[in-house]
Amino acid sequence: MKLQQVAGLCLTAWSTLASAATLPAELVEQRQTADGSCTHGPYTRACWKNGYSIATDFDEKFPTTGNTVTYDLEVTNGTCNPDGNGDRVCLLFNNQYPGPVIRATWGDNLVINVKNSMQDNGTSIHWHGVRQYHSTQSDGVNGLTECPIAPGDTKTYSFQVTQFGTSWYHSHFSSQYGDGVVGSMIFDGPASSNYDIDLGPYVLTDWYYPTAYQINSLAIINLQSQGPPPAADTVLINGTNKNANGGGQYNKVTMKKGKKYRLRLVNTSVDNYLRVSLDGHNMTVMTTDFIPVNPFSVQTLLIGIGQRYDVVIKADQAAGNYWFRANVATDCLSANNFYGRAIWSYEGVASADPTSTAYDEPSGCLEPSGASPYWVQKVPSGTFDNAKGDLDVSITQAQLPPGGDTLFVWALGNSSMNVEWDQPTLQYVANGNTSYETRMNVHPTTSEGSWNYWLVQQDSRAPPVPHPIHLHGHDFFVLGQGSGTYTADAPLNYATPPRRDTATLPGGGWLAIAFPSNNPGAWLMHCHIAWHVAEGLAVQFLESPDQISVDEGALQSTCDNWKSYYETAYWKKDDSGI
Ligand SMILES: *[C@@H]1O[C@H](CO)[C@@H](O)[C@H](O)[C@H]1NC(C)=O
Ligand SMILES: *[C@@H]1O[C@H](CO)[C@@H](O)[C@H](O)[C@H]1NC(C)=O
Ligand SMILES: *[C@@H]1O[C@H](CO)[C@@H](O)[C@H](O)[C@H]1NC(C)=O
Ligand SMILES: *[C@@H]1O[C@H](CO)[C@@H](O)[C@H](O)[C@H]1NC(C)=O
Ligand SMILES: *[C@@H]1O[C@H](CO)[C@@H](O)[C@H](O)[C@H]1NC(C)=O
Ligand SMILES: *[C@@H]1O[C@H](CO)[C@@H](O)[C@H](O)[C@H]1NC(C)=O
Ligand SMILES: *[C@@H]1O[C@H](CO)[C@@H](O)[C@H](O)[C@H]1NC(C)=O
Ligand SMILES: [Cu+2]
Repeated sequence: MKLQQVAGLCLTAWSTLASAATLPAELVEQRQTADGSCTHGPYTRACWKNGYSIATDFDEKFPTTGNTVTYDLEVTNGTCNPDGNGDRVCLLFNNQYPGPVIRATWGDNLVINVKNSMQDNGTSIHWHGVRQYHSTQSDGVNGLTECPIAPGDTKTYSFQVTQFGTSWYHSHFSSQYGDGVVGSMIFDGPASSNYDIDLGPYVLTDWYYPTAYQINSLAIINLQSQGPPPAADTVLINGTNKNANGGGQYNKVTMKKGKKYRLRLVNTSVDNYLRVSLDGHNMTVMTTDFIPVNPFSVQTLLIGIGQRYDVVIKADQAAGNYWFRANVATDCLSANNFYGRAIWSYEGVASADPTSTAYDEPSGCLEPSGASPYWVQKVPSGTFDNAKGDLDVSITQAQLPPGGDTLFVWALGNSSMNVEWDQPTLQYVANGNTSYETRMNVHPTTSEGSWNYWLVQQDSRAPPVPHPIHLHGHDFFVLGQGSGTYTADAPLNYATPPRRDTATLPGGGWLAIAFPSNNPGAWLMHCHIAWHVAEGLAVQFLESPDQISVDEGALQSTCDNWKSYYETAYWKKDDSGI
């Protein structure tokens, strides 16, 4: 069984601490008094309306518009040929790649009807980065929040848009999203930088000519001999590129001199970190994931899987054609056979292959250091500081530090996640059954209003590959990242920690994060490398199960249809299921 082969190879130790400290009231106060009554516009992007603005921390407060925006998505089994290399089997939303852009406004309700029209796979659709405030059942993780949607069945996902910015949605059924089951989302709201024109999402991804199911099997075979997964064949920019033989099409963008453009970079890769740049032009970063930051200027930007950056590009160079580049980041041990390119041209210039010069690519595999959070929020330091000297990340049993808080340490290789699709965690919650199986990797959180601290340590026996760690249902604060084994004297940032929903665990190193319990649900935390999560690199937090309300009728109906399909299904589950 694949998961057993993984144990011992992908060993990662996770420690967690729990604390009862809450957000200081004066900090909440400070953010709320900054809310303006000004009106949103090209020169006042920080404003919104009715007392909401860029200063509003959407975990504390969000508008309710009363509007409902509805989308119908059908997952189909078709073909695609995004770079002219030839048709391959693709699993698609509404027969297009990437899927349709879902757009709603801060405070709206989104209702999305997903129909599974594939003949041979289940599916479940996750809305990446969406908080799912009191709507865990719409989080779309089969085995946790639902059974997979059977062929022919439809499930309705419904949630309020409590955040604003850019994200994406994708299948969470094994490695299915690598075959095309992805799309982007825009939630309109305020922004920390002004711009004239919104260019919309720019979906960047690694791309393979064989299907994701084939690559996933190869990745698992290679892992047994400690070898890397197969290299990607190319990089697609907004769903297109030319191939190595010159066929296919570049994505093209036209700029008008003097205008400022907002570009929403979304990394939907399955395995590769990408470094992007527009020759000759700086990018002003204003949002990381859904979180506004104080604008800062970069020439190149490294984007991990699942991460997003909203940037503003000013058309301030000589009129001409410029390459937009998306290269795999070799410092992140990412590899591919070809690179991503698009052509950005000034209005009035005939489009032609540019002769522009690339920026030098910096080394390293960490998020940009210039990001300082727009909402400064302190994380209480006491619990972690008091216990960190005693944290032993090299062992696998639960430990109880002095002081009564809980501290768990275990090696993931001992308890890789392996979901049972037809026994989702929410079914346990509905039944009041607390006999979770080890393979579910269930971890309770602290009570509402208190904090959770996690130290994720990569075991020295595992290959030193960076892992983009993604949490559902919450953003987390990044207290620190480092190489090698965590030691108690490593500096942690409690005063101005960056806040995101996806952050890099450096290869062979550690990542320390904190998040407050403020949203009851069953929340997955996992590595966003599709092959790694398929190999079980995941845990789930079960937050305040007594406060989760489950719509048992809806849960049951999806599960009944799934069970009757699966009895006679040709393909069976052969990985972690997520
Ligand atoms: C897609 O179609 C191909 C051939 O038509 C079939 O072999 C494959 O199982 C299908 N995949 C899914 C997920 O339905
Ligand atoms: C999903 O369909 C693909 C073929 O398109 C197949 O290779 C894979 O095994 C299927 N997985 C499951 C669990 O149905
Ligand atoms: C990328 O494609 C989407 C449609 O799929 C479009 O809305 C968006 O504007 C495109 N982005 C750019 C920068 O061209
Ligand atoms: C996307 O993320 C992957 C893995 O985290 C990374 O290798 C790749 O460079 C990222 N792509 C971009 C455009 O940054
Ligand atoms: C462009 O960004 C670099 C840092 O990446 C900075 O040194 C330079 O001043 C910026 N240029 C402009 C015009 O903002
Ligand atoms: C966990 O891993 C350790 C070291 O690899 C091993 O000694 C122990 O038996 C494992 N425990 C379980 C429950 O598999
Ligand atoms: C709890 O769930 C486990 C695993 O599905 C099952 O074996 C057990 O019978 C359940 N217990 C109750 C009381 O429902
Ligand atoms: Cu990983």
